[in-house]
Amino acid sequence: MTEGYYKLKDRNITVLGAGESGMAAARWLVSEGARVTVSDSRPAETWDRDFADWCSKNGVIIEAGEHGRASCTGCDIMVASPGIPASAKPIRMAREAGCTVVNDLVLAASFFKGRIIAITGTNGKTTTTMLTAHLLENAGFDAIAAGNISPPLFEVMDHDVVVLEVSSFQLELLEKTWNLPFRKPKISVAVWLNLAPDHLDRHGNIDFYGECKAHLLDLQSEEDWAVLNANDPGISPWLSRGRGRRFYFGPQKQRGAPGTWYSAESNTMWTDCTGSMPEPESFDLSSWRLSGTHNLENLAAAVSAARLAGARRELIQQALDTFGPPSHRYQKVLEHDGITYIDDSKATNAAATIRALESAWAPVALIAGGLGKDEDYLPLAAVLKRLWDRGMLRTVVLMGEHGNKIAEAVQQAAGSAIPLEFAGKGKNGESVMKRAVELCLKYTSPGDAVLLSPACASFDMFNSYSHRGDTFQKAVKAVACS
Ligand code: UMA
Repeated sequence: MTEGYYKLKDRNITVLGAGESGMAAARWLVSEGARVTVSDSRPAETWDRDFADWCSKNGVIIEAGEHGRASCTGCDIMVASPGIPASAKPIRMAREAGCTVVNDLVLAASFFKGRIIAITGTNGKTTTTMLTAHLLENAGFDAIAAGNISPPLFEVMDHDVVVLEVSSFQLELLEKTWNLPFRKPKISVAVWLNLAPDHLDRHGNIDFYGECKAHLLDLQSEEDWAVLNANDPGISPWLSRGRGRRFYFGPQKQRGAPGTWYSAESNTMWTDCTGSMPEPESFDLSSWRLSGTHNLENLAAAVSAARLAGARRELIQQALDTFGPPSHRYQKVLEHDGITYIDDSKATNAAATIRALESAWAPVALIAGGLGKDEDYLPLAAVLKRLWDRGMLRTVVLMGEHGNKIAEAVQQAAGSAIPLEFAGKGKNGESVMKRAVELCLKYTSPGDAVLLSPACASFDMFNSYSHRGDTFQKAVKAVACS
């Protein structure tokens, strides 16, 4: 039992969603003595069998195939999975009936006894989370990465430090004023990397999307740190939000403020934890293995978070040299006949693809398209036009449900100058991807790069972005080496 906290024993709790986060929440709530119902719109035969068995052995009520009125309105607390929007009927019913409704991550954070470092933003969250956890582990902390990156926080409640990747979905149900009966979570270090249009199909507009992320800063007090990207126009409306101390990162030092800054030319990063250090701490980046300027930003954020959490400079330096690039995030697949193939399948919105293109060191053949998120692709098209004008773009090969929307934007920005190709759409992702790689090779020559950076979700053709990336890597090996 978690002493000194809101008592969960004998509370009626409905867990909405029997996915990864719902299952973890149910298991932890039962260990605290709560009376739990798990409700999922999927039929029972599609549930995780071990979990369903565990439910029946532990007195957990299963509601499969629908969300009944009783389970939504008769509970003390509803714990909603992040994939279920605030506007969904069961959440509305629970709120109207006066039940407390909370996302699983926020509930877990309220009961977590260790220190939380939380990383949010539109792009770069996973890399920064993994890197921060890596830096802290190497510095001797009992630290683990969790949250949106998986596992859910409820599965790692016994660690001293948790580095949480936090999505807007996981903060959506929070309000600016903490009005929940639990202890308010304490976010020792909150990192906000950037904000660009994404998930607009769920949040409606970027202001609400940003507002969801800003909730993280509301969970800080004067002794905590808000680590903010000094150069991202997207987050600027929220720069003074919350009570945490400000710490900035970016390519330049912010005068008089604590921060981390870097120079790609001299392979050096500096950190000044006070804002007035005559000689800031420096880090040698010559062994840093992740390419792209966006990864320097991610590194600066992670070094800031690890340093503020208490990791020693020398141990951070050692750990920097051993961090390997995560899969499908601007990952170099191979170089063959002078052409470099890069898998950036995790770029599921236009801003992420723009960041990948801005890191281009060689002329690029871009593969893009998939399931769009109601985004405006004109900013992406403008970047493509700029690259084309500088001789840094060979072609754009489109695929998937909304590849045509990207094509329309490119034509609007550049007329018919940029060669566009269509590799196809539909469920046969493997052959479409192979065709896309073949089409790129029509336009490339030694010294060029083929970049998969789709600017869209993958679900129209693949099971996930990692499935899409794996398919690309397979196609590259088959086509390039044949
Ligand atoms: N469901 C209902 N009723 C509904 C809608 C859905 O019962 O009205 C059920 C579904 O049938 C399903 C469950 O809810 O069984 C799904 O819950 P979920 O979508 O929240 O998925 P989880 O498996 O719990 O995974 C969640 C995160 N998913 C989402 O945010 C969509 C995972 O992030 C996260 O890794 C996991 O918790 C552990 O914390 C994934 C993700 O795509 C990777 N995140 C988005 C992103 O990164 O862009 C934000």
